[in-house]
Amino acid sequence: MKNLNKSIILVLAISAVAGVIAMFSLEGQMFGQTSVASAASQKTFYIATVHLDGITSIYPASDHPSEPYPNSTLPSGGGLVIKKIDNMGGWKIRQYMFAPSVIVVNQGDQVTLNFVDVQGPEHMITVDGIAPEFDIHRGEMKTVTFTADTVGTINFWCSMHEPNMRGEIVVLPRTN
Ligand SMILES: [Cu+2]
Repeated sequence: MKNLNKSIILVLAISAVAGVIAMFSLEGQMFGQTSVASAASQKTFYIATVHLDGITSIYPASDHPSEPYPNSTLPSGGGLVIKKIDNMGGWKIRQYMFAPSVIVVNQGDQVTLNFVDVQGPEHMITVDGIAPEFDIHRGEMKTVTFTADTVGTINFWCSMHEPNMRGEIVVLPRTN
């Protein structure tokens, strides 16, 4: 009999918790969607410095065809680099970039950008009109905070890896 009572109490307790959860999710559906999405809020992003490497060889391998060393000129500035053929016939192309490179916020948002140097020993980063050029070394994180006052785009870039290590913050109008 005691065990039966315990079981009944347990079932009642579970039902009560389930009911509370259901109430909260219903409230979220009724009030959460539009008001939360349009209100100014704190938005935090982590932006990594990364590079893509295309690695190949002038010689064929069992699982890959040979690829001749390219006969073209890439833009200067350090953001796109072709490494010379090594003594095994291998060569590679590297592209530096930010990940992510496009950030979307709403006007009025308090924005925190945490730049983290994951790849590349050093970068020199500017956030246009917000943060003058600062350097960052691998393993470091540097933080830029601002309020997104004006609708439009804010560019950021690395002067060591032009012309392609660039990104933009898109500030959309408030919808309320
Ligand atoms: Cu860079």
